[in-house]
Amino acid sequence: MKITNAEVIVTSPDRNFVTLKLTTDEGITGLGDATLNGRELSVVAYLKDHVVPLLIGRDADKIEDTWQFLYRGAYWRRGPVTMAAIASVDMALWDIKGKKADMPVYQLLGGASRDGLLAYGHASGKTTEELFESVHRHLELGYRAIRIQTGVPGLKSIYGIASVTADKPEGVRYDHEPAVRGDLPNEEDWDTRSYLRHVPGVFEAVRNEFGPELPLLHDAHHRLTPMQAAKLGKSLEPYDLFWLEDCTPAENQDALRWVRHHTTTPLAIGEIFNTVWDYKQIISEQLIDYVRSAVTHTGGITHLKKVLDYASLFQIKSGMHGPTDISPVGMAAAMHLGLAIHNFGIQEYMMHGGRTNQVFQQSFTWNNGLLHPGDNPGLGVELETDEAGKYPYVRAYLPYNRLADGTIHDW
Ligand code: GCO
Ligand code: MG
Repeated sequence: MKITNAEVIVTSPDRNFVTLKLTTDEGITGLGDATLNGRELSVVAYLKDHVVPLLIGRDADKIEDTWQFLYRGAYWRRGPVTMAAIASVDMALWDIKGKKADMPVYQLLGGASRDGLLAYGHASGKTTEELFESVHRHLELGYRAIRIQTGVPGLKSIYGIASVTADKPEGVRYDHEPAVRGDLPNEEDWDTRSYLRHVPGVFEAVRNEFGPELPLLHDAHHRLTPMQAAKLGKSLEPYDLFWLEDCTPAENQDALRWVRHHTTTPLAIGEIFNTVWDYKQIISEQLIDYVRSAVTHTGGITHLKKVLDYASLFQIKSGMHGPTDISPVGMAAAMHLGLAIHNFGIQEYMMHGGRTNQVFQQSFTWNNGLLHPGDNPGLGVELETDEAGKYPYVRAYLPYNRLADGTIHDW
């Protein structure tokens, strides 16, 4: 079975998505997600200019061989653009293989290891009252695990949250979305000391209101030094977090040793990682508890499965990245992989907006706080080309941070 056509589709229903669509000489099509938030068009160019010409005429059955060919054959390895491009080819080939075998992809990966995937959503609020309302709303939507982000006294915006125009379920906020599409990046402000003083009280209040059972998560979004992260982890111990995410800028792996030695709060890292090499030290030294990578940014199902299999040797579980900047295709790939592996931990799941769900027809289900990819052959997602065509690309950036004295800080 040969690949006869490869098309890169950019659509912006609620936000920008980049999708690769492969077609074979047997008439089977496969989809892959190549969305890299805020830098989408660089992946489009990488795919169109350098990958698509290599795919035409290739054997669509050879997933591992194609992965190695694109990774090693480029000579220049790793990085988010390269790995998102490879990921999209990989997902599309798994989709095709599933359709050819008439099986959902999770069956090809070994079959289901569980009934469904525990998923968490994002509650947030500028005040405790607003935050409680948001938690209640998420509980009503069926979530059984919730991430807690909050406003910090003295800062203008709720940390990590920007208002958007997306057509979304009432009460659900999309964080880290471009506030103004088509404009320049928003500037936000940050003060670590104020944040560190404020957050433990927020978790105390949430625990008092919602009890000890509800799994609670928190994302520090790369903003702390190792000592600040250690202090935060320690101060949150009484509130029994499911995880503390990206407590330090993740590229400095040694930093995690300091954090680890000072706190038993579980740590999750990796949404900006792209290969197993980014994880080598923190997995082998058991410095984290959860692998945060998205299938979309880590070379696809083929490569992320290797990362997670390696992690399983160290009792480290999956916590795949699933914000709305992962398209429904990337989310489906995460669900199939998560259902099949033994060391599944939790899946991030922020509901996509109504327009996005029109463009991408999906087979997944959401019941009692559990996701399931459905049993359609392949990944279970089809792209409605006419709908996609209604929403041309809109330039959009993630925000950035400055401290009170004007210094740029990690966002
Ligand atoms: C998370 C994240 C994201 C990122 C976003 C950047 O879901 O944990 O930190 O929301 O900020 O994916 O594009
Ligand atoms: Mg995060």
